[in-house]
Formats: sequence, structure tokens, C-alpha cells
Amino acid sequence: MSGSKLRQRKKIPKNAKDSRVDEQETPPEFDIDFGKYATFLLPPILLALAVTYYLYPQIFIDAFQSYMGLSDVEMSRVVKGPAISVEITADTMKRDAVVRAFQHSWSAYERDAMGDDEYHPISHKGTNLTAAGGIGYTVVDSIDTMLLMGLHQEYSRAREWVATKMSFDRNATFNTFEVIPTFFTRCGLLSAYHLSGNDTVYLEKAVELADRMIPVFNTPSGLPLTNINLALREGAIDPNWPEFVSSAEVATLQLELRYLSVLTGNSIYWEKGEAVMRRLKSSLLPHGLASIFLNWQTGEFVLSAMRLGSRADSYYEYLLKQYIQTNHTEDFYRNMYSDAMTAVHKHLIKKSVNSNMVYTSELVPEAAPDGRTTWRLTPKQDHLVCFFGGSLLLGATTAGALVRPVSIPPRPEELSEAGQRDWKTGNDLIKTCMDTHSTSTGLAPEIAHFRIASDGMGDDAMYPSDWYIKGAHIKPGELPPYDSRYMLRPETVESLFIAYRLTGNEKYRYWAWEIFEAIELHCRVETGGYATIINVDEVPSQKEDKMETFMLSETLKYLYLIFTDASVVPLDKYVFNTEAHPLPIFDTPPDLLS
Ligand code: DMJ
Repeated sequence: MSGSKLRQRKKIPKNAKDSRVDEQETPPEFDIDFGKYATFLLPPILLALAVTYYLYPQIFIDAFQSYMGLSDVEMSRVVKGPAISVEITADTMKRDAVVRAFQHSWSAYERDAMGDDEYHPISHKGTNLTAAGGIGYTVVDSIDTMLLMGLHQEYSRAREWVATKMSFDRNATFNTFEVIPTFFTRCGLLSAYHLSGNDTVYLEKAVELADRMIPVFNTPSGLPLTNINLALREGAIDPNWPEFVSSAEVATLQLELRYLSVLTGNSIYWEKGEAVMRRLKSSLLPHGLASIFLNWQTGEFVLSAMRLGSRADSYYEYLLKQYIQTNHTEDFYRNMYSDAMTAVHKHLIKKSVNSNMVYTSELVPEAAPDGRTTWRLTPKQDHLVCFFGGSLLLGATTAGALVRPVSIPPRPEELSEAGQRDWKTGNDLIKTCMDTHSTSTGLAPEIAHFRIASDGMGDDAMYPSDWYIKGAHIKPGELPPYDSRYMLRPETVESLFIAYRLTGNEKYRYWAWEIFEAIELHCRVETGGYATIINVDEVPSQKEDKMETFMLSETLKYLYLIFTDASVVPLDKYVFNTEAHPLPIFDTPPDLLS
């Protein structure tokens, strides 16, 4: 069954709207002489109102707003004063369903492949990143999710494996980004250390790994090389791109290196990460965007695509998160982030021709016949970019905030002009990402293309009016294009989590649950685990034998956190690294401030 003509979002049922409103009941009628009883009744009524206002201020604001007939913008001029927040309570039924999904995956991995880097749920096998043996990728990636979910038995077995079996003494080449963001980031040793109440086993492993990796930074520019041999402690180039390193790879190590310095008191990690950011700042191109490649010898950006998807995504993400990590103290990062967001709005944010759906496009360099370089705007958005909606909301309420903390949801008056712009674009992008879930399976493809006037498709009925999957119209028996797959990616639910925590709007939980149900229906492997599906527009879905580790560390973690109460990993106390491992926000020790 093809879903290309079915791209219409389901309506959100009325009862999924804000539960705070649904919970209000019609007041019972009393046949009482109030004048007579006023002296007794008034104090408890006033007290009850005061307590309700304290706990649920939004009820009063909503009632006032609707009585006065005010729009949100008008309301922002009326409501002054301290930040107002809504209460976010757990949806235990949905939260526990996500925990069961995690157990379904973990138990299969533990049964078939414990200790191996990656898991293949259909063949019930594990594989490793290199022939020299595994480094426990999936195990360490899953630990903080277990801690958050309270899975004590699974956790103690995983911890035991780390303490007794994990080894980095592998004479093989690993990707730097896969390892630092994997073991600090993806594998989350540092989050495991923090969430376990400072179990030193994790910190010792993190220090050992960092020390094995430090040689990657020994380049003329200070930018880290793409690969590392962990046993020999030697950096190595990427044979496919011998002169280049990618922006996302070099700029997505800093949260982890900085936190490691804070934990150990050893400033070397901080300095190595910071030197990269200073180099990037001085190399930045005049328009403020980062191209996807840099030359690792000169440290200069090289002529290559500019986008928010692969090889660039977490460069933008970490500009903001470094600012948040040190409790909003480093203007260096705020300024870099603000400039980048202005450039992104100017060059990459676009609207689809028919429904004005907001999306991000890519700029690809091309050589014109006269030798000049021209830039082609490609209306292509990776699923990876769906992190960006939530990131913009987070940026609006931190880098773009005029007060701290802002209300939940923020009032326009609390945000700067750029903050208001980012808040709006963030919301629009999340809507677009949800729209890319309007497929036969309810899951979004790896890459969506948006219609533009010059695409030559006219109003060909084969193509939907706003977006489509390139090459998806295949003949029976042909394999669907790479773009059609859903590989259990987390980015949309990551944005939904942030949006829910920053607004309390129940529609985000509703959307997250829709995605969870679609994963259950189309990706679940009955014998254990979940698998990539190769075509989001095909039902029943065809699975590929791979469960990416980010299913355990990111997708299920964000889904879980959407249904917990807001005290679990609060956004004003933690910053999530690019692999969804929460790290605490801290005040920079003065000796580390540059
Ligand atoms: C994640 O592992 C990280 O978020 C990374 O930065 C990009 N995306 C993958 C998963 O999709």
C-alpha cells in the first residue's frame, strides 16, 4: 500500500487537549444562605483558591484570558511579574509501556549479544565495530536509560560487565566521533557516573578512554582527526576524505571534555575542546554558516555543502548547549549561537510552496561553466534535522530569553526578538517533522524532499503537494531507496520532549504516543528488539536486521521522559548531549574559564 497520497495528519481528539482544562468539574449547586455562613466559609474558600493558584496558576490565567477574550500576544502585555509554570505530572500507563519496550530490546540483546557493539534482532546476533573486538558500545549506551527507568537488575548486570569485561585495548581504528560522543556521549560513561551517584568505575573508564584519545588533537590546527587507534593511541585520517574532518565531528566533543575536566580537575580535556571552538570561530565564513567539511591542517572551512543535517547538525546543537552547560555564563557561545541562528534563518529556512510548511534546505556548491562557484538550494531535509525544532525552542528560552526563568510556556515579553523568532520557527519545524510521519506506517522517512516551484513536477498527481520521498515510485520487486527507511531515529521525539517540557501542551504527548505506537506496530521483532524498516510507506513493513544503539539510548529515553513528571531530568539542571545522555549544568570553575 502506498502512502504518498495519504499524507494528511490525523486530527488530535478533543480529549487529548490540555488535561488541566479537562480536569475541571462543574461546581455542585448549593442551597445555602451564604450571608449567614460567609464568616465560616470565606476563609477556607480563599485558602483553597490561594493553594490552587499556587499549584495551577495557568487555570486562572486561562479563565481570565477567555473571560477577557484576549489573544496570547495581548495577554503577554497584561500578565507581568514572575514566571508562571504549569505542573507536569507523569502519565504512568504510557511511561511504563515505554519501559516495557526498553526491556523487550535489552533482554534480547543481553540474551544474544551481551558485550557486542551492535545488535541484529532478526538473526539474533551481535557484531563489533572493528575486527579487534568490541568496546561495549550498546552496553554503555544503555546504562543511563536503565538508571532513569529504575531497572535495577538489568543495571547491575550491565555495570558488572563494564567493571570486569570492558576493554579499550583494541588495536584497530575507531571513529573519533563514534568514540568520544559514544563513550562520553553515546555510551554515556559520564552520565552513568553522575546518575549512579558517582560510581567511580565509570569515571575511571572515561579517563582511561580520554587519555587514549588525546593524541587525535595533535594536528597543526588543533582540530581532532577523524579516527583513532585506541591500543596504539594514534590519530588517523579518514581514507575517504584524507584532508578533511567534518564540522559536526570536531564540534561535538566539548560538553563531554569540559565535564570531564570539572570532574577530574585536569584542565587538559577542557583546553583541547575549547581550542577547537576558538579555531572554528576564527575560521567562520562571513555568512555565519558552517560548511560540512574543514581542512584539519589549516583549520579552515572548505567549499562543501551547508545544512543542518548530517556532518553539521550537532555543530549547531553544541553551540547552544555549551552556553547552557556553564549556566549561561559564556557569551562566546551565546554570540556564536545567535549569529548562526540568524544565518540559518536567512539562508536555510524555507516554506513549502503549497501549505507553507516550514523546513530547512541545503546549500550545495557547484562549479559554473565560467569557473565561478554557485550555490544550489536543495529542498531536502534529513530526519536528523528534526532535532532542530526542539533545539530552537530550548535556545529561545535560554539564549533568547530576557528573564530567567521564563514561564512555561514562555510569554512573548520574556523573549528577545530573536528568541520569539526562534520559538516560532521551532514550533513550525516540529509541525513539519510530524507531518513527515503522515505515511502508511506513521513513521517518518530518512529524507524528505519538499516541493519547489522549479522542481518540474507540476501538479502531477503522483506527487503530494508539499513533500515526497525521492525515488519512492518503484516497480514491484525493486528495493525502495535509502531515503524511504525509518531506522528508529530519535530526533522527532527529542524535539517533542523539549516542546512538552517547555509548554506543558498535551498535544506533544499525543504525538509522541502516536510515534511510539507506530514503532510498536511496524518495527517490533516478536522474539525481542526492534528493527529498521526499509519503507515507511509499505504495510506490512519489511524489516532490516539492525537495531541501532540509539534506540536504547535516545529514542526510548526521550519517549520515557515525555511521560514522566518534570522532576525527572529537569531542563534547568541538565543538558542532554547529542546522544541523549544528560549531563549536569555547572558553574565553571574559575581556573577553567578562558
Ligand atoms: C544520534 O546518535 C545523535 O543524535 C547524532 O548527533 C545524530 N543522530 C544520531 C541518531 O539519529
